[in-house]
Amino acid sequence: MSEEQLERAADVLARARRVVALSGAGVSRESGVPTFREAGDGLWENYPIEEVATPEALHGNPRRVWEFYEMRRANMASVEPNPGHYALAAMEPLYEEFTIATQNIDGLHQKAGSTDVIEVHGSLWRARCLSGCGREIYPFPYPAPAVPPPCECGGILRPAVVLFGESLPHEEFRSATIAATRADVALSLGTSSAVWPAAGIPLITQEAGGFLIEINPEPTDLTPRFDVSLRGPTGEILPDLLERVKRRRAESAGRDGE
Ligand code: BJW
Ligand code: ZN
Repeated sequence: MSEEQLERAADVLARARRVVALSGAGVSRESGVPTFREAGDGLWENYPIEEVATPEALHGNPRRVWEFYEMRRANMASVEPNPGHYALAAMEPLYEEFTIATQNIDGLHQKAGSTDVIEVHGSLWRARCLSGCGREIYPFPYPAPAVPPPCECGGILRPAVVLFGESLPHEEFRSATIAATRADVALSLGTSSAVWPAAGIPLITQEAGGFLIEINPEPTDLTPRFDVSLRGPTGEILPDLLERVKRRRAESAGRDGE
């Protein structure tokens, strides 16, 4: 990755007041959480989408869908945030607004200390009634009492995550859209930018005149749209960017004080 691109990103981030970050599975990769679409160990290679991640699967075979999410919840019990999550948490106080719209359902941004986190694809730690009584349980403890777990209304619970073909939670998507509209800079972090409408969140910032930075070891569907693309793992690049931004801020504070 070029030093010039890193410096350009650091310059823009040092001058920004409001930032929105869209995060994806790649951000948790260095914590040991598998991604969805990577060759070799991507989740969808071993768990076909139509069997575990659609409303049809949930209604047709809720046990199978729950087994998939219980497996993910079991893995998460031993997982910790990585330097990428911690760098994002450390960036938050440097800005007037620093909002993370995350597609991840693992809760690792919050665990690292970020406080302005919008979970646009739901959470592994939330369950809600599939039978429509409106009950929601948070935190939903691991392991589930049964698979599928019963709801008090006599129906069953479902994981509160967004499956293919389902709408994103209205309030969360609205908040993410507002944050993206207000941001001077959007960061797209560890996501293939293949799943919509979440992938479009940084583009909202661009349409409003903001600057787009992508961090990913690989090019993505939206790479041509970004102003700067930094090639590498978020666990290495985000801590480096944080240091560069802090140095610039300290230098300009020094100049202002002269
Ligand atoms: C690293 C790294 C390191 C590795 N550091 N990086 C417009 C166009 C086309 C289709 C659609 C459209 N609008 C809607 C659709 C349909 C559909 C969709 O997008 N389909 C596409 C796949 C074609 N979207 C939907 O169905 C959405 N709902 C919706 O639109 O409702 C309205 C509607 C209804 C009906 C019809 C039309 C509209 C809902 C999408 C829900 C997605 N749900 C999932 C699973 C639930 C949560 C869970 O189980 O975890 O969400 S799917 C899965 O993909 C998960 C993720 O959040 C999401 C995104 O994946 P992500 O995070 O990008 O992971 P990967 O694996 O794809 O990429 C990892 C990246 O990390 C890679 O790029 C690596 O290089 C990188 N990486 N190591 C940094 N160390
Ligand atoms: Zn119920």
